[in-house]
Amino acid sequence: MMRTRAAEMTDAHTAAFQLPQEQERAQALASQYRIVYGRAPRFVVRAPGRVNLLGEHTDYNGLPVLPMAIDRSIMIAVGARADRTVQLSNTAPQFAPRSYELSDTIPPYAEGDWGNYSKAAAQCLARHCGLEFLHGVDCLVDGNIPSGAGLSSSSALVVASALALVAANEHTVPYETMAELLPSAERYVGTLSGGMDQAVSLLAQAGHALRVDFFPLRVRTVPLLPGYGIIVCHSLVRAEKSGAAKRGYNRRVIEGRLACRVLERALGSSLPRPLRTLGDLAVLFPHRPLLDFLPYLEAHVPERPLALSELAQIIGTSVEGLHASCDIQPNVGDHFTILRRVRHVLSEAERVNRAEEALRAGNADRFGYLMDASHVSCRDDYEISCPELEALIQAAKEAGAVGARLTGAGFGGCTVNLVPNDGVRAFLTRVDRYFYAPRLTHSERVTDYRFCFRPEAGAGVMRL
Ligand code: NG1
Repeated sequence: MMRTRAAEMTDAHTAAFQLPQEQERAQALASQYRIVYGRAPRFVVRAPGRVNLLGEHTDYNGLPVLPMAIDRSIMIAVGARADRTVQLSNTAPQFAPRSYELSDTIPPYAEGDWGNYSKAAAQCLARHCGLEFLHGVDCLVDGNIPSGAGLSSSSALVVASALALVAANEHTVPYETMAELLPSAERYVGTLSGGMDQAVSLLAQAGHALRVDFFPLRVRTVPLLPGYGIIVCHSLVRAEKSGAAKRGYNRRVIEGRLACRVLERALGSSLPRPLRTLGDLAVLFPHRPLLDFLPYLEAHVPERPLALSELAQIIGTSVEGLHASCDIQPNVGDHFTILRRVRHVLSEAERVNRAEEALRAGNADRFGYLMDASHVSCRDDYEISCPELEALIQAAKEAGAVGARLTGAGFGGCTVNLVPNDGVRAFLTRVDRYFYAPRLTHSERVTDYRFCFRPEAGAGVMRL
């Protein structure tokens, strides 16, 4: 089904709270809010995490993704204040209370501080709505999405923070507008984020995956395979967006931009205008398969990583020129891999198209094959896997997964597996025995590390 109308943020938008456990959580959060702030909250908002079924690292390259929302979420109970102060408390004691003033230039906390995700949303909305239209808020935050798992806990916190601020101020911002705005908010925390996480957290529909296209944002629901479960397994390697994983992620964003410069050079006058993203190839040449463009790159760049000076020479510009045209961040390294990254991105986009067809046709074997191929491409060409993810994928295949791949940014985090419903129990038993049992301590519960997810509804606001 095409979703053509922007969903308005109204208190009727409560599909997000249909799950009984989420309703109970919301009520408990509202009670706790009264204890923390001495008054009742006006709203509870909820923004889910997501698992990406296919289309990894395509979003910031302007190419499609195929995620689904999960039943893990960030909830915020919120009430308006008369001044411009934002107060944050968290039900998890490791996240200490925070307080800051709304502004269109909010100074960040130290890198990695949880309050920065709220500030990211607040600064973005102050710029969008106008500071004069925003009051401060008192928030109590509760999250149950494992962090550093590639399940989008950080974006869910940004989305929930934005919804809380908008709801408490009684504003109406269409969800699709939010989905367009909030990826840029994540730049506040230093990630050159694509738009997948915010789009699916805001726009997902229960029972469906969501195909998302970018620039401009478009979404359409895609049915999942009856008779098959989606099982997500944590590799036990946390890939926190504040550390090395962030640098690895940002470097790949820059590699996509550099690839555009090489392609402009390689395609010459057959290109009607410069490329904003690799996805522009699909816009400018709608009838050509994306992989047709690889030979142009192959003729200009080798497989190995290249120094900026080498790239500048190939492109016919200066290192300074590349810094300016690709907005190269500090700390992303001084060598860049172009050909292999583009091979992944273009082939992954084709896989998303094929995967959508396979889902619509109910063809599980084809979908599983595409998941496996995506993983190989993520591992070999995008180089975002790690030994623990590899061990987990191997265990999953041996345990009967029809398809298994890393999901999210990579560098650790989770795998996503397609498993026939009647094989789920055997799958879990084998993965527990061969992957988790040797790695978990006695006090750790395996159920905290692997999950059977159903596709759930996107974000919502509940007026109390
Ligand atoms: P996770 O796995 O949640 O860090 C990141 C990006 C997505 C997308 C995927 C890779 C952020 C907030 N999210 O997701 O936009 O690029 O990696 O497909 O940066």
